[in-house]
Amino acid sequence: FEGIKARYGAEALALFSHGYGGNWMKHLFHAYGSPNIGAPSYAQCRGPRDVGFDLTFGWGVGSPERTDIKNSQCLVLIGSHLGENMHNTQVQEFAEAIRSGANVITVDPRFSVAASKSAEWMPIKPGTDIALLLAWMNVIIGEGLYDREYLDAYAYGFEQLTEHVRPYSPEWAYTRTGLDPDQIRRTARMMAASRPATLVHPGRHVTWYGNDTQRTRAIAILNALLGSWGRKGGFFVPSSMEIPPYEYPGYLDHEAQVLDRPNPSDYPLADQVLAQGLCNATVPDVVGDSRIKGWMVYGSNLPTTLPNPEQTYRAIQELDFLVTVDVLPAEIVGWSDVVLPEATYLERCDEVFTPPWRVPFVSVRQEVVPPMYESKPGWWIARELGNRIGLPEFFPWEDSMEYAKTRVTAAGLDCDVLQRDGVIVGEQGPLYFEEGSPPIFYTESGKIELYSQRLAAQGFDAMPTWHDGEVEDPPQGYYRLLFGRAPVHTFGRTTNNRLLSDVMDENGVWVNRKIAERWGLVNGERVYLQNQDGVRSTFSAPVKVTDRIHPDAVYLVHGYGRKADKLKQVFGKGIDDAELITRVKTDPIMGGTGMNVNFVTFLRAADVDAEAAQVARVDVETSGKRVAIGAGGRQEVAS
Ligand SMILES: Nc1nc2c(c(=O)[nH]1)N[C@H]1C(S)=C(S)[C@@H](COP(=O)(O)OP(=O)(O)OC[C@H]3O[C@@H](n4cnc5c(=O)[nH]c(N)nc54)[C@H](O)[C@@H]3O)O[C@H]1N2
Ligand SMILES: Nc1nc2c(c(=O)[nH]1)N[C@H]1C(S)=C(S)[C@@H](COP(=O)(O)OP(=O)(O)OC[C@H]3O[C@@H](n4cnc5c(=O)[nH]c(N)nc54)[C@H](O)[C@@H]3O)O[C@H]1N2
Ligand SMILES: [Mo]
Repeated sequence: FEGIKARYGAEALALFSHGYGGNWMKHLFHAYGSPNIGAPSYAQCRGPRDVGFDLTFGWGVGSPERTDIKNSQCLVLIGSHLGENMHNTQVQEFAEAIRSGANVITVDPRFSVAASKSAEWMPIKPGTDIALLLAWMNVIIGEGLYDREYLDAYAYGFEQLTEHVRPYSPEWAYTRTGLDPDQIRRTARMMAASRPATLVHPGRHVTWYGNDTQRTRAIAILNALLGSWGRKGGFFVPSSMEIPPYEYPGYLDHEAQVLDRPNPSDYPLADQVLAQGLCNATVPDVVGDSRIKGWMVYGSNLPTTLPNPEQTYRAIQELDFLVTVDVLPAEIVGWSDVVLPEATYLERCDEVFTPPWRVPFVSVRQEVVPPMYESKPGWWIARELGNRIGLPEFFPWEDSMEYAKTRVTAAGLDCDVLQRDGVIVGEQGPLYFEEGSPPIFYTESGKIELYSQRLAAQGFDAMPTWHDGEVEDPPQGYYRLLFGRAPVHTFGRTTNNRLLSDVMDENGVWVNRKIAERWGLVNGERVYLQNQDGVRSTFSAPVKVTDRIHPDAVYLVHGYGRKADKLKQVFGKGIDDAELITRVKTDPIMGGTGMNVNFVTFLRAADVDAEAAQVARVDVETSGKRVAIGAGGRQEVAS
């Protein structure tokens, strides 16, 4: 840390961090003086959604999301595969909504678990959701089904929107989406019938096609037409507990630059650092002169998380120094110079947690059993690093409990209660406009912007617009690679867990029955996937022949095909989606990496393994060796 700061400046050290535990490392970086802190949960996950909603309502949807799922009478899921996506609170509320008789409309090229609970499944052609959203607006405005009073009071640009969506009839949308125009009309009326208790879910992992801010803005606008923002069964107004920050001397006033974009004018509405941008800024021939020389990686397995892993490996080779804080011998760990093994979440105490929610609360995750071996909690790792690089004034606390006590006591709360119960719940404020929550919109116009002045000023479409050809069709013999979650697993974090891998030990390739017939593939037959750039999956997986997927696409659960051989349960099982994602379409508005733009074809494992046994073996050996060098040769374990 000191060497990099002395030689290149603090900004040359970047932090990749995912999850709440990373807050200690972020504090360390602010104290050290580097603003280059990126999280894959932004540009590889929910960034476009937050920007799309912010542009429309002047608010993001937050995390946990302010979605009033349990009170919703009509829930529209656009790809959000709740039930497989086990976003815990949302799934529980989804169950409650179904129990209360809510109509569910699921738009997904795959018959997801959510689709199976739905009144309507709309098997959309992948990549065409903007066309559907515009057609829904066309019907809702054309038939006068919108919330006139709400729009009169709060919205800006209704006339422009009315003109704008006129050409986008359900018949027009049919030619793009493949969806029956009657179904588009029927579902639009269904949504309007339950308004304002209709929730068009904002989605979460939305980095799909590079036009994702515009798609999520279309979702936001549709919600506005239905009057659901700030209304029961739509989006509630959250509140949070005021817990004063810990008093530090103040972060250094450094001159350091954020280095995630070659030109400061790129991605003008990005409001967080782009993780892939930090990776690119490490490779000399991508940015001209590489500026980032060291990485700290906390809780993020970059080779399976950032698109185009070859680029990530190249960046790693350019680094002076890579330190990883992790709990497993994951791929990124094998590539690290130094590994700081963290205690797992039940063995440590994390930072106090006070997100905005229906009821304000403060909670803290506490140690249940002591850490094993040389593993240490994140707060300890950050503090010891801070002390040893001359920043002790930023780490005056004894441990995380003393830290929490200071903050919680300053808020006038009883820390013993927090320690005993794990949570203190505050008083619930008004949740909806009709309960007295003030309708405040932090946009340029102070209103809900159906027409976005900010987008117009930046030269982007002020209203979501369909552009033919914006999303490419699969080439002949290729299928769009889609991916998602399995209920028992959390990313690749748990696929190596012995008990959970008993439940699901590898992924399969979902292939439409007609396509399987065309290829003569039978259920259970093993295939490798090869993408449009000739990149072949390192391992194979069984085909799942099904009517539950659009013929344009195949589907994989993320988190398999692992190459780190110390992950004994999962090593070599199934196919890694990430290694096939060699292309992205970057959202010009905020820099999200659309990753659903890769196409794959099938190679029979029997053919590959028999006829080209030699090639296949070399392939596996080389990638095995890469990992072995990473894991054995460069690794040091901290003591
Ligand atoms: N069990 C489990 N749950 C998790 C996680 C986990 O690792 N494990 N991770 C959490 C995280 S961080 C996130 S961000 C969320 C992600 O979960 P979500 O935000 O719900 O979903 P995505 O991963 O974006 O999308 C996957 C779904 O989108 C569909 N889809 C693909 N392309 C299209 C398209 O063009 N149009 C439409 N309409 N649908 C499409 C796929 O068929 C699939 O059903 O899950 C969270 N929940
Ligand atoms: N190809 C592809 N790429 C994706 C996605 C996808 O579905 N497919 N999903 C995208 C989405 S939605 C997101 S949010 C990101 C997520 O991206 P990541 O956050 O990188 O997710 P994981 O792959 O689960 O990596 C988590 C790493 O943290 C380690 N870990 C687990 N628990 C702890 C802990 O308590 N402490 C520490 N220090 N480490 C821990 C795990 O061992 C693992 O190495 O990826 C994005 N990228
Ligand atoms: Mo995510």
